[in-house]
Amino acid sequence: MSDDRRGGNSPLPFNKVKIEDNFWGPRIRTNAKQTIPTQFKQLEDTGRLAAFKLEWKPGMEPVPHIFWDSDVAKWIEAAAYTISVQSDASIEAMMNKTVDLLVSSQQPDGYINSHYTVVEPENRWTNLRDCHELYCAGHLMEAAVAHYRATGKRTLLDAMCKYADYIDSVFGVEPGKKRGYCGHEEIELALVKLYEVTGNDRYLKLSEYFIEERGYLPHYFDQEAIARGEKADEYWAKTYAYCQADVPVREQTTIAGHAVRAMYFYSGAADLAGINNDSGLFSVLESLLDNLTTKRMYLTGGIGPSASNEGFTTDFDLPNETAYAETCAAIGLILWSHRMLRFDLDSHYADVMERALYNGSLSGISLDGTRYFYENPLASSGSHHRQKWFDCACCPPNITRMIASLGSYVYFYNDTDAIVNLYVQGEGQLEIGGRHITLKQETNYPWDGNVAITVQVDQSSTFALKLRIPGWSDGVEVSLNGEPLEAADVEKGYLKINREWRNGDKVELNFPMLVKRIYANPNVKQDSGMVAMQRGPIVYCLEGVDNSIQPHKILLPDDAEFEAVFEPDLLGGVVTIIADALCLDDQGWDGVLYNDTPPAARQCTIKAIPYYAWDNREPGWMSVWLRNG
Ligand code: FUB
Ligand code: ZN
Repeated sequence: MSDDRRGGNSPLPFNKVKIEDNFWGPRIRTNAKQTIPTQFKQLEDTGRLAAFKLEWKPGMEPVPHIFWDSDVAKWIEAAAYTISVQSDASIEAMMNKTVDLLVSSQQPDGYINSHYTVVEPENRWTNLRDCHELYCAGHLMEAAVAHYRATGKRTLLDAMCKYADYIDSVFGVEPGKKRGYCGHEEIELALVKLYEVTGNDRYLKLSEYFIEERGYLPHYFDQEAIARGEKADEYWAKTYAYCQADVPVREQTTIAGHAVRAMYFYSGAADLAGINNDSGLFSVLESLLDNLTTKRMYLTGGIGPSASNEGFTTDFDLPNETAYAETCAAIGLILWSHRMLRFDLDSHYADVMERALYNGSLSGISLDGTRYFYENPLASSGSHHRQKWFDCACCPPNITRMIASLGSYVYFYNDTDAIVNLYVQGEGQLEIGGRHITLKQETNYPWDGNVAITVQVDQSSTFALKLRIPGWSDGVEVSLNGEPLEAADVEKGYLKINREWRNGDKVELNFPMLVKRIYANPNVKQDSGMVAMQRGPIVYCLEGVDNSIQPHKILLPDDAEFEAVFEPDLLGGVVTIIADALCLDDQGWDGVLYNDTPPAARQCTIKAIPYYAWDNREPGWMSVWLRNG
């Protein structure tokens, strides 16, 4: 394996992180027991697994789709992450069967693709713009790395190295190679993983090539279209900004186009910036992320409002009911912000990551782990519901691999620091300066802001403990071994306690967790005059099942009092928010459509639940934003 050349912070691998809380623990168990097996069945039933047998012949149904391989690959990743933390013979058997099938489909030159190998072999690498070959290859590489790390078996890893070597022989700037790159980014970040696990620079260089080549003129997608006999200016998506290829990455200033593609691309670019210590590239990414989070992101961390391009539109255009906000896009934002945080330990990246994690991505899966949202709107009149699967099934295995790998987001470490990014009860086992250190977290986060961290060391060790102060908190009380800690340093939103730690030293944090009223920038016309509720990292919504008055008739007064109540039997145990509000009365409006006096408002009580948990009970309306009254 390669040395970590990022110089900065390394995520603690999730098999060194124990999650023992009542929030994520049940989700991770459900992921293993329900989600992974039911998704495996979907992969079987829909023909995605059988496609790797390469038995398809013209006229047969179903025809292996161009990106089916990616669904299988993400599922393998989820399975591998799951068994890394908790052995599970049944998942391992499903995973090994899948891996064997996949490897058996490899062509003598290294190529793997269940669509192109049998459906249109003559068209291999002829439409990188639309046809996802390198995207699928990237997901397969990620699966291979996860499988190798989980099992130590090189079967899939060797196959994917062979595939990557072949891809490297086809693409690049050297004479005779194609100067292409994928219309759907993904392979860039995957090659970095392959480089990290093998130490082979070739994969890093190939990733760098794909990242830097994108967007240069003459445009590869134009040339490729002409070679297919099409007109270069007849691109169905109209602009290469759709796939972040209108200009080279270093000239990009605005988050545009397809949201998932953008997130994966900038994740790969952030990896590259970190490894090469490339502050120029990093500052491009910083500005892009800033553009996203200050002008184009939903309160939930959902991104990409428009269904037509599955992506971005214009600044401050954030419609609620028609929000596309694909689950994969919120997951992509987690991937990207996590990489930015690694390079630059600034808690505002962790805030973005946490927002997308607890809200806009987690909403993508039902509490029972068997139904999914592809789109994550912030309002619904009652017709939007989770589905068991989709023809385009990118989101289900994506949220599954995210939940299975949660541990890797919690801690970072480097030669001198142990860093806590997320508060999750359990423990992390770190090596700092050759010393083995366990950090034990006790907390009921995200339901309250009290966190106790106990340091366990064999012998006294000097290191800095860096603890994130979440952006949502208005302050923090800190104590060390029961004594208030008045003069702790804070660097970029991380509290730093540098000392010689003794076994059993305990830091206690208290982030007061109040219900906050949240308002949107006045330029967001869809939220004008509206208010939302957030408590800690959790964004709330109202659902019809708890509230008899429809949301457009509810006004939340400025002085509304909120009561946060933990309800152990509701939605797996959640804090709900009860508030006094005003509800517009339709008494006296029977048969009257317009009147010169406004409707009367009466006192009413409303109940809000965490956004991620909506649509898990009786179907009905939902709204995050309410009228501010
Ligand atoms: O194109 C592959 C995946 O399908 C994308 O990431 C999603 O947005 C969906 O279009
Ligand atoms: Zn998706």
